[in-house]
Amino acid sequence: MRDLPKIELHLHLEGGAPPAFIRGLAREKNVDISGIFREDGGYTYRDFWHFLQVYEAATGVLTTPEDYARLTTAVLEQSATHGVVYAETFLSPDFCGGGDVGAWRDYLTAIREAAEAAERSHGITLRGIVTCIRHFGPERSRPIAECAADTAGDWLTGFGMAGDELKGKPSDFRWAFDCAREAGLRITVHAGEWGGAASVRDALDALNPERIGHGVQAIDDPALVDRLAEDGIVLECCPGSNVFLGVYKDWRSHPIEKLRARGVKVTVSTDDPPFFGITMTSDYENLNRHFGWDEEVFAEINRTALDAAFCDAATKDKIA
Ligand code: ES4
Ligand code: ZN
Repeated sequence: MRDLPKIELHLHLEGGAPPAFIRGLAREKNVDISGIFREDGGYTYRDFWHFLQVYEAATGVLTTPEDYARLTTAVLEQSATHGVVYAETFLSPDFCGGGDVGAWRDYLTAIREAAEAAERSHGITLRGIVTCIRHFGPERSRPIAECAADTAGDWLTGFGMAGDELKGKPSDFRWAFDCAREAGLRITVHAGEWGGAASVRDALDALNPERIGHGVQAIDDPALVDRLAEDGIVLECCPGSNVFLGVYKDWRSHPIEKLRARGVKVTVSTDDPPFFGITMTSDYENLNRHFGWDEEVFAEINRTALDAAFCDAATKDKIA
């Protein structure tokens, strides 16, 4: 499973930070964030909402473009180890320069250069998707979209929204999504991880994304499942993340196989792997164990993912 070539569409860059890396950076900078670590060194939190706080605390020690370059190197080394040949990562100008376009450009340059070095040494290709953060509110999303629009191109290819999907409503973020779309960015929105099937419907109606981050709770609304299948909406499923955070009580209860059987385009990603103690390899092993997915199914999943990737056709040809 480790060696199967994998395409990963849903990975938060800071969410890929190995805890030892964050701990080391905190030590270098003399900041005390010991409360976010367990004794054995892993991250600790009570639930998804506390996870978002711990995530923000960990991210707080990443304060310079150089820190993000080191982070990118660490994350891509890990991904390459698990057979990932192409990844798209969520980037947050909220954390990278606080929404200032000039500062954001410096962060993005550092991340991109580190990614290009990783491509040369590990053969893994990365593209970026800017995300605004829902619980920071619609006002914050505007400068974030402007950062994204300013740097849109062959590397920064998408715009999306992460964060607490129980806060606010997608239609409040229309300005940001219109701004990004006009700059040529492709659109993906987190929904249907915590907000139920209705949150997927709301995201589709308000923001017209071509992909949905998670989206799995759509399974509770048969008409919505039909709509996803008919419109070819791609779900960035993160089953290991969902099981770890308790969205589903165990692997058997996860709807990824039911969605696939109903003709929905599903893909597999890890979301924030070291925060959940998972890897692409462990997710593939679990999908094999619990749903009997074999090499043929994984090949189909990865074709779907490459098809839905936001990079250009020449890049896809190189990866396929
Ligand atoms: C998230 Cl803001 C953020 N960061 C990392 N993972 C997430 N999942 C949902 N929102
Ligand atoms: Zn996510």
